[in-house]
Amino acid sequence: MGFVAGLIGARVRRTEDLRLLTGRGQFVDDVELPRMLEAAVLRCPLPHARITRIDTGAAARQATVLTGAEVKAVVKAPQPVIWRNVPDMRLTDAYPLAVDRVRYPGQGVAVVAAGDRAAAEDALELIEVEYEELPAVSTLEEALAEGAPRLYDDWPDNVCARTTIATGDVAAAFAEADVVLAESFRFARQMGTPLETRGVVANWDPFTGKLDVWLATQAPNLARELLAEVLGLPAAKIRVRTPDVGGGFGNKFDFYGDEVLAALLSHRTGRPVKLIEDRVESFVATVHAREQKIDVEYAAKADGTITGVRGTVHGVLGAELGTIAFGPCYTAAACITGPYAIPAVEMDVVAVMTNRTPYGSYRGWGLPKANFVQERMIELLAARLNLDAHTVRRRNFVPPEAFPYQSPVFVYDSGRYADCLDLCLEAVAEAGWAGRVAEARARGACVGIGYSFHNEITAFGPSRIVNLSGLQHSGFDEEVVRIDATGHVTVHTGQSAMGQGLHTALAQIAGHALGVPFEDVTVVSGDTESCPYTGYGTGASRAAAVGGAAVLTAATRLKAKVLRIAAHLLEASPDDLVVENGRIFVDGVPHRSVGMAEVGDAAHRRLEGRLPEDESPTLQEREVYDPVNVATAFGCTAVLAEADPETGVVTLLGYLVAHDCGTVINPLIVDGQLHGGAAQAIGGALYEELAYDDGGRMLTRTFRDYLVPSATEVPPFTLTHMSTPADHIPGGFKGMGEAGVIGGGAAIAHAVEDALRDYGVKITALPITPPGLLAAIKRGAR
Ligand code: MCN
Repeated sequence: MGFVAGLIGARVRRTEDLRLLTGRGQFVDDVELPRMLEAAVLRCPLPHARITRIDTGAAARQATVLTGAEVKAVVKAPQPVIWRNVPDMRLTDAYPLAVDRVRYPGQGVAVVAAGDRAAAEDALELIEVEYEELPAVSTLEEALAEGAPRLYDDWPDNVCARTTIATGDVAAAFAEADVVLAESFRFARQMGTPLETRGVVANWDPFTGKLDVWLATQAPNLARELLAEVLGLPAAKIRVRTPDVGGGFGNKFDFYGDEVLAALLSHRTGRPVKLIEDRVESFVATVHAREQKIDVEYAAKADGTITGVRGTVHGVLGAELGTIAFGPCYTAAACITGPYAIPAVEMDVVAVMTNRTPYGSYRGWGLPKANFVQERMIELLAARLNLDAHTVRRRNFVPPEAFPYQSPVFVYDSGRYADCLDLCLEAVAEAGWAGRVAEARARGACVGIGYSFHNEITAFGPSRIVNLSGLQHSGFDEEVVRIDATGHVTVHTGQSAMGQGLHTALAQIAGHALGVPFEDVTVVSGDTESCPYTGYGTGASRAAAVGGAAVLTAATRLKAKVLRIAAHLLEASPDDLVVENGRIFVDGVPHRSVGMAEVGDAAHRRLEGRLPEDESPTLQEREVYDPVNVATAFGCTAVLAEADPETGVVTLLGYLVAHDCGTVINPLIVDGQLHGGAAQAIGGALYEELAYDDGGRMLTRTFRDYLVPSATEVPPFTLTHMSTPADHIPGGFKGMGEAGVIGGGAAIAHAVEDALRDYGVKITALPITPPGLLAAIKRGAR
């Protein structure tokens, strides 16, 4: 291939793919160690119960068994994130297994390790547990009802946190409004469903006291530190390696008790222990997400200018706080204004515990919900004021000259929102969707077009702000770029690859900065012992921007040293040198050149007389980059959909995104990221729901119950791009890994409403299932 000039921005094929697509990936479950045992967890199906008796005697005769009480006796509970702006937040002790009380269906009560998984599952059947069932609260309404059963006896109710995000004069905005519009929105419980479920292998060496962990995680450093805290070990005694991760989607960012259980079982047995979640378990044991109720009121002028928003985000959390749970609820409120300059905001956040699986991260955090609310409200407001919705959008967009713009919480760095809307509308016109709608309607079909506009908080940082919010992460990233004695470049990154093309992107940046071919760069990630430290882990769409900026800076510095050594070898001035395709030439004198291998050799092996006297040996640069601000990417989504008023079935016919993530590193990957995110948005908008029965037991067990969209439900995508670089980030990169998932719900809802415009349908909840849509049609007819 051999690109050099312009590696940043090149449509390079992902280096990861050949290996992964030919089945050569090495996932946690592929880790095989001598004498390894396999573990399985006994789970309670009841939503709420006291454990009155647990007898592990029979099981212990053929396997190693640990109960919740035994685990509690030897570990500390991992501490959830304490949000500093919610000082009176109530915390829960989330031990790896239930100790004396089960608080959600599927919670583990015991774990066993045996020769293999089948033997472990057989041993589970020998454990006798007796429960006293307790009344449960499975829904928000049940949890908030007067006199509701409480999850935690020493709490006065089931609310774990309340806070308010406020800015501007809200009372005045509402008092002076020409129109006030109120609406309530519901989001079902959903989750990220990576193909690879969670998994861990732990090997606690009894002689060295060292704990080796292989873990499918997006945050190996954080996992190592939390394991150290929980197990009471120095972090230096723990090594976390992440082999290939078969999708993370946020839920592998969170810390889980399974890591602790595998470590304890390994300690107990003196043998390596593997614990892999199966799919049925995954639906109860991996964090859930999305479930929220958001009530808002909008104050507006008759011309469509929105002057105020107020309301409440109810986060419907699960039974324990987890390491992250409050974040997505807070973010939904913090980002409620999205791309719009709304001067007065007052959003309450109320986080409520229920007898359901703990809540955690899923691609987009609070942004898909905030976007659904703001874009639905734009459409409803436009209808009320008899204005075109795009006119209302344009009237309220943060204008280009207002950046940097202080929104209620985040400072947006840059944006050209109206241009992006234009780009989307031009693409829709070019695609001929209006003609398709007219043609479909002429034959009696209900086809419509929907839009949404979103912005995305990416490149999350700086550390000061991340720490102030109370997260136990910081916002910096450390990257190391090396050239070895043979001239090959290696980037050591603390970021995690989970399918998003990280290795390809960082190799492009390093190759671009150094002037070497793409093939001459290797990226190494996923080992706390040999890779640098990243303050956050990989989430919040920050690896390309923050990690990429660090690689760019380190590689640029390294190139200067390469040029100094090459200048010495060529007896020229560094200023007269150019680098092309991994060779350094005296400009205009093509026969006077040296290759990277000769420079590498001069810096590592045959230094004498070849390495300038004032240069240190080796070729390595390390950069720690802490961004001064987040970077705001943005996009406009348009959807062409058909809705069948007889069956309530929605079919997507077209899906178009106009997008801006600043400097694009790899357009091929950016498109792929948008495709994948959009597929998840489609699942969230139309199909996916974690279901419980009236007694609070989990009904979802397989992909037959939890419908993720397959290739037949995903329409053809059309993507178009513009670029507004982040000028505070070296390289100008903005993140976009969550972009595709944010705007889809609102655009699909609007397309369905438009398709069913004769039926007066109003959509305020996701997913839009056939029964739900038929009910909305019935309501519209009244
Ligand atoms: N990219 C680019 N130019 C930019 C920005 C990004 O070319 N200006 C490309 C790069 O190849 C980069 C990728 O897009 O590797 C994603 O970049 P970024 O937005 O920085 O996202 P992260 O690398 O931080 O990845 C995390 C993000 C999140 S938060 C989730 S969740 C997510 C996602 O990305 N999970 C994924 N994308 C995923 N993709 C796959 N296949 N699997 C997951 O689990």
